[in-house]
Amino acid sequence: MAEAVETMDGWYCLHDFRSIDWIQWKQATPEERKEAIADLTTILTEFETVEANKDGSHAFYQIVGQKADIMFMLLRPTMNELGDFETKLSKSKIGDYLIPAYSYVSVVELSKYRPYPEDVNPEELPEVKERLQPILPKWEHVCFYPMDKRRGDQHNWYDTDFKERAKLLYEHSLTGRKYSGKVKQIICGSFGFDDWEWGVTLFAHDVVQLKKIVYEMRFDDASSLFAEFGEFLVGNILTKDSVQAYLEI
Ligand code: 76R
Repeated sequence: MAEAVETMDGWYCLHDFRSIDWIQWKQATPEERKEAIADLTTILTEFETVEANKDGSHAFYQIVGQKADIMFMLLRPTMNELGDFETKLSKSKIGDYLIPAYSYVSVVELSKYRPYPEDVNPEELPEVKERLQPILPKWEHVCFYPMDKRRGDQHNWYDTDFKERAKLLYEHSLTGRKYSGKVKQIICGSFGFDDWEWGVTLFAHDVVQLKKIVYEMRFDDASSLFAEFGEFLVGNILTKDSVQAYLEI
């Protein structure tokens, strides 16, 4: 039996993808649309307050392609707060025009493949805390996809020796580091929470860097031998100030 790795788990994470019901939206009165936009603006302002108090973080993007129109990504200390957000959105006026498209529930995760000295509790280290409770970058582009590690007859991650997995992930991290400053990754574990094992969120200033990192990583043994991927969603940032122009008819 291969040894499991211990994980450090941080803020809970909801990726909430919605399609806009454009027909209903266009049929609404200017007053109804104004109220709905005001509700959305209030929600985004509340996000900012939570983030300023370091009680969570958020990202808000327009999704390109027909899988969804917008994505809310929310990080919160408890799963309950994620549920509360969904309910609040459904009850809000903007909620009347938002059709659920896809969602993903997970928790920010770091694995302990690298040993820490025995007298150190890594979860207390500021640099680890910062990564478990990250303030999400407000970069121009986002990419989200869920993934599994393979459990095949030939290549089975969960039957691979701990040291070998640590080596494969170290090599993987070297590819990742080449994108320092260009791509920021948030890895969330979703064992027991959702249909895949991890949710990967990547942020980039230049959208083509998302393609480049995902392509280059396909050649890392950690991915080429062991990774299975779900659907990819990609998008462009929406700010509180751009919401009006985005929704205006
Ligand atoms: O946590 C660390 O920074 C240490 C090194 C590291 C680990 C342990 C690391 C670095 N990753 C780790 C674990 Mn990663 N990562 C992905 C994807 O598309 C693909 O092929 C895979 C999706 C990307 C793009 C990415 C980026 N990583 C993991 C794990 C958990 C495995 C487990 O625990 O069993 C997954 C699923 C995963 C997937 N990774 C990095 C990056 C980048 C950019 C880095 C470098 C970070 C830096 O040094 O700044």
